[in-house]
Amino acid sequence: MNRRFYVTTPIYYVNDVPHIGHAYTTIAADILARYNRLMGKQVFFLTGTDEHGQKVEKAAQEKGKTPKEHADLMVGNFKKLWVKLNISEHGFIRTTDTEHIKTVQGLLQMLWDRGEIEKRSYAGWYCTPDERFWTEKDLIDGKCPDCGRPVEEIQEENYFFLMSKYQDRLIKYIEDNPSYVLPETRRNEVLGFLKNNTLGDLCISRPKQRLSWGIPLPFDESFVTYVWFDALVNYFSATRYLVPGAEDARLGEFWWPANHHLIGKDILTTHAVYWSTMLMALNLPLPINIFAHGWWTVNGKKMSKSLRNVIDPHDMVDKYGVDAFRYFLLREVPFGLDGDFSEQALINRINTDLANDLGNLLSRFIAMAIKYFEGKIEISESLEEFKVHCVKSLAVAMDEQNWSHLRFNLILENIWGIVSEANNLIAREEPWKLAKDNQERLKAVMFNIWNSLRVTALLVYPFMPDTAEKMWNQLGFKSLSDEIRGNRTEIFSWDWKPSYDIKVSKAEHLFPRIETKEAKKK
Ligand code: ME8
Repeated sequence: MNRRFYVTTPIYYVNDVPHIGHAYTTIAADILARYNRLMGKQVFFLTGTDEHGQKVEKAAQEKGKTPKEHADLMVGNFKKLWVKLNISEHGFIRTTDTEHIKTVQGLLQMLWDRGEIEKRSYAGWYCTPDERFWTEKDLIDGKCPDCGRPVEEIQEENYFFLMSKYQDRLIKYIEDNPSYVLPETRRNEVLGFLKNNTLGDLCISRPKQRLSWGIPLPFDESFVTYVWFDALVNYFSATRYLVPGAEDARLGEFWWPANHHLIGKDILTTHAVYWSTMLMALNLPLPINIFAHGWWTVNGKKMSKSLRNVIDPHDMVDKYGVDAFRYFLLREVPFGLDGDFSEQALINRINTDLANDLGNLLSRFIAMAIKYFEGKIEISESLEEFKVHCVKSLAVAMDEQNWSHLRFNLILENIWGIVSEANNLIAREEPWKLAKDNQERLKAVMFNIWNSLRVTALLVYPFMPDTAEKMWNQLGFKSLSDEIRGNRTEIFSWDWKPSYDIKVSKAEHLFPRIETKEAKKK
């Protein structure tokens, strides 16, 4: 089994402050990073910022700053948010890093030397906000087919990456590797596009007189590199200088290719088509998977500054806590489908799944353990029927295919399967009655609930790390990470038993209910 795991987020533009969409992708990547660390893998988790190009140059101009000054300021917003969202250890790449620039130029030179890049005169329609050329027939009502904004006709000399010659090879690659692009609907979309269109070559330069904020082409200083060519290379260039132990040059090969590029569906073509063909031309392995998740709207509307409906993740964390926010995003909608964000939906999830199902289970259990046994839990045998149900959910929650296909909400549903089995067990067995006349059964029931909470804490950890630690402490363990390090393989098994006496302890409720006017009415 491969012992290393490399996951990336898109590198975000520094033209604006981060919002819930950026938070979403980064939290998902964090969950994968944490889970794979839990499984004992060496993990490299990469995020960062996309700092070149017209958009950033324009945003800087508006603020009266140089693009680099502007980027330096904006980067702080992303870094601050990752701390607030409890994003675990990661590499942070900036496309203005000297090492990244060197790698981009090295790869461009290689492609140029191999005849994979050509200089041509070109006339086309240019969408400035999207920084993309379109042909006449691409336009819809004379406007950009992607964003609907006006385009301008431009004629100039430029450099082209000969992407078109890789069309057939890319189709075959995607057909031969069913999980290369996921989810399946996105894979079909890419295949449909590739089969029904003739792929053009990709303009990878911009004349300096039009745009100066970019990486100069190594073979023609009067041009800078197209921002997407520069940006996509980040995933590879980081393996040269940001990976753990990067001084060792061989580690670049160790870390490449990435296991997952997580992206939003808005940037699927650039990844599935441009990046894949760039790698083919460079004779580099393709990533194992590109996963395009869905789009968040807010109360049914696209987020936009003019509608003043942009959700600031800082506000959500301040109001509802980081774990509830992380849980909601991954539980509410299957990763890959679009979702609608509303505070009411978040409150509903907190009150039902978190406060009612999980929080109450833990606090009732602890209260009973203290009342009946002064907090001591005696190691007992598994109750067979209970075990069968829980083990089924545990297997789904840890299934490799579910993790490699990023089925976060299915995984969470199954973790909650264990939680509800435990709640049902309490309802069925009525420990308060057993306390009067069947101490042996009571001990067994209490141990089994304890065990289900132990497993739940482990499984919940990648999604809600603070909650997992709190549960773990209340259940009588010292440190989740120490415990896992010592027992990695066995500790996830239902039948694992601690080698020391267990004493649970009372603490604050994990998730207090959120009382709203509507909730009160109900
Ligand atoms: O595209 N719902 O950067 P970007 C879900 N720099 N996810 C969303 C979202 C929404 N409403 N809005 C944004 C770029 N995202 C390039 C990427 S990569 C080599 C270069 C997330 O700042 C989602 O991950 O516009 C999307 O792909 C990304 O933010 C776009 O961020």
